[in-house]
Amino acid sequence: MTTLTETAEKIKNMEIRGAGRIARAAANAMKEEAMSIETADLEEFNKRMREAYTTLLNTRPTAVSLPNALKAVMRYRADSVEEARQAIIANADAFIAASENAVKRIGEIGARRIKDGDTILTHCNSSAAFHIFEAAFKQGKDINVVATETRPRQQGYITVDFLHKAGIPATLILDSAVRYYMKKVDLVIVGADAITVNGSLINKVGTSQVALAANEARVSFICAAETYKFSPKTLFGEMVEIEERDPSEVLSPELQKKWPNLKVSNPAFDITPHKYIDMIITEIGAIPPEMAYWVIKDKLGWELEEAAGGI
Ligand code: RUB
Repeated sequence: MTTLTETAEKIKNMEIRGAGRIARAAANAMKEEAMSIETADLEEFNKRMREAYTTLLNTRPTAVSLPNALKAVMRYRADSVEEARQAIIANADAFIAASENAVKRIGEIGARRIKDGDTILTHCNSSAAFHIFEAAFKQGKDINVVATETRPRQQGYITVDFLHKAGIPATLILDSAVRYYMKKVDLVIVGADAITVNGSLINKVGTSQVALAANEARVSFICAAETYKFSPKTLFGEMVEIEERDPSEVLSPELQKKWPNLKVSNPAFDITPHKYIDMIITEIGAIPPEMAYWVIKDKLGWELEEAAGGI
């Protein structure tokens, strides 16, 4: 059994990465924590769960799937430790199952947008986007997926590895080759770390440049996002925090020493305005970005933002 601190560390150092995987790993860590707490005192149990919640929440700031998953797990009311424990286990299992079903459904819906012979460009590594490629390929469509390398952490290698294992033809390109390559592309499909109330997309840095190049070339830009990637706090005017990662991911410590006055900036995500997004494919259907408000308010519910249950 992995301890909660180990899971938190793995999320921080990106051994566990990608918004969906982060959410499922956090839900599972909360479940294991609930199973391992030895006390008969409900207050003590709730306090320990709140601490676990905070530890996981503070790992990475951008993917809204993380707070949404944690809040879904912590939505319980209980009169005893056993009741609380069982509720947390049930909530975590339900979240993980719903999350796995969501990507499958996104695959089915998204595959309808892909035609035989299409070349699809993707950025970073998104399991939601990959489910679409896989579903289309399994339907017998002849597709080619163009994957960007995705500096500095090369998540594009993970994408081409997925594609290779699934037998899907793939082409790896440099991030800087996106505009040059766009003329050969029929469709762009990327994942999401967060969708704001106005339908803008927060995803791996470089996504907004891909969207601009797609817009210029009149190529459709599609985002694949489970509904728990929509950000309730943006309904209340809050901004999504863009994670700034360590400069050593961009420039080696030796070179940083060589140029001591150089500032290295390493934002991990960027914001793609909704006007560049043709459609968001969720498990409840393909929607225009303008419908983000409805997803947050009616599907996720206002209460997601409120302290619920044991929090
Ligand atoms: C990952 C990333 C992915 C989204 C969606 O960034 O930007 O596109 O998280 O992924 P990082 P998924 O590698 O920094 O975590 O569809 O798998 O949830």
